[in-house]
Amino acid sequence: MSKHAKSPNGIFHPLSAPDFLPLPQLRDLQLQRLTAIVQRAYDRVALFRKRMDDRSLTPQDVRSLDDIVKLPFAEKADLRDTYPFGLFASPMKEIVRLHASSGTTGKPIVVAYTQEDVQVWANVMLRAFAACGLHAGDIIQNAYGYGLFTGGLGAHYGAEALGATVIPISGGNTPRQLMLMKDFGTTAICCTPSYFLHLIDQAAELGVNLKELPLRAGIFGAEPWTEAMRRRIEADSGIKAYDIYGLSEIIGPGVAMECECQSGAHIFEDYFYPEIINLKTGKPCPDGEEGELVLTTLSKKAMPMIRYRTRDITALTSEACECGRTLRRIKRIGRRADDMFIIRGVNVYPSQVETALLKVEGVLPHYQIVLTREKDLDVMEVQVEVTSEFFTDTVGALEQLQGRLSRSIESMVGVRANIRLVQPRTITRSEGKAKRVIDQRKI
Ligand code: DLL
Repeated sequence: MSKHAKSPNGIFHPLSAPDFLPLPQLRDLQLQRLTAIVQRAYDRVALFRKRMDDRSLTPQDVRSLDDIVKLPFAEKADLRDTYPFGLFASPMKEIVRLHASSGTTGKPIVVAYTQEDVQVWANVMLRAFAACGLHAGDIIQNAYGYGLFTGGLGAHYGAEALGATVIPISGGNTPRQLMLMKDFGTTAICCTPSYFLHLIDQAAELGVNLKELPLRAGIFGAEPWTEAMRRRIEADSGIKAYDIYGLSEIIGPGVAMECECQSGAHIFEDYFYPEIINLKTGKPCPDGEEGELVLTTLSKKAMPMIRYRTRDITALTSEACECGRTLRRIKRIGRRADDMFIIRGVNVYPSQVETALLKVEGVLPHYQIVLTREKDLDVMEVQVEVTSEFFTDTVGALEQLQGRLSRSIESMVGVRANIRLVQPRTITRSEGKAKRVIDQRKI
């Protein structure tokens, strides 16, 4: 184990040991688990078996990790088409938990866990917390939503398994969040990055100085955020902001987590096998190249997912990390294949707009993109909050700022945007995932 394996406070959690497995051992474990899960899915999930049969494949055709590319992909539509329980590989009496995430077409997508799956989930979440230096004695305020969303209960079980003290406050009621944070001496908070920005604002309004509190870490995920956003959060609150990634279909939060080096999220590869594929061809991308993340659950009993296309765009790196973990890392997921919008023929991702905005001084990290169509022409309006000092400034200064923002966006994405500067706290805040794009075009 590397000398870096311990967090600076000298604590190493024994259950984090799989993070540091020598690679040959990790690959052996993955292969052993992969062959078992393919067999399970083939035996128990009709859709998977049919797709294998159609390709004249049997589970015995998977003899090495590289053989995974022979297997068919799964995607979100499969969950929708088999709603609610069609992909379950365990009988109902073995399923101890259901979660659901809102689909775009009314019906949610449903995911299931056996007792063992819940334990695996708690284990990866424990390792996620340990990776960013948390341990027993920490007080973790869990402001991810409890309920059908996986964020709340996922983080909760992991924090308890770690031996930390959990405050299961769920999302919302910001003044109360701040009161408990102060009174209970919260040392770490779990929520979406956009909600934490809202907490920062409210703290300022209520005269709470976050920098004077014991709070030292934020475990932020469930939505895309940028490095520029991380810098803002860290500067404004004095905490370290860590990126956590996950999705309901695979387990929930805890698929990947940044360590204290903050240079990409380590995938808990002993449970989730990652691939990056070219979006168009579906062929594997080499290390370091961007593409769509595809994940296979290596141990999931209730609902195994084989080669699930996440639509999340990232790159995988197997470069060694300072922390000593042997787990490969993914680059920050700035975008989803289906987040992209096309404006006057140009592909744009909200994260590009975010990066362009936050380069400019005087801008607050709250924005929304509104798309409309005027006389058959697409119009992109970017509404962004600016500091109140700017509003007391001259009209000329505001116009100059608009110009700077417009140029910054144009050079980043290649299209002009109308900029609407708005007062602080004008843009609707979200307790969970932020809604960045409002598309009012009638197509
Ligand atoms: O958002 C699980 C989660 C909860 C992750 C709490 C992290 C923290 P879903 O609601 O199924 O599950 O949404 C999954 O959210 O495919 C990504 O597009 C996006 N996402 C999640 N984490 C990140 C992240 C939860 N760190 C979808 N960066 C995923 C960027 C993220 N996008």
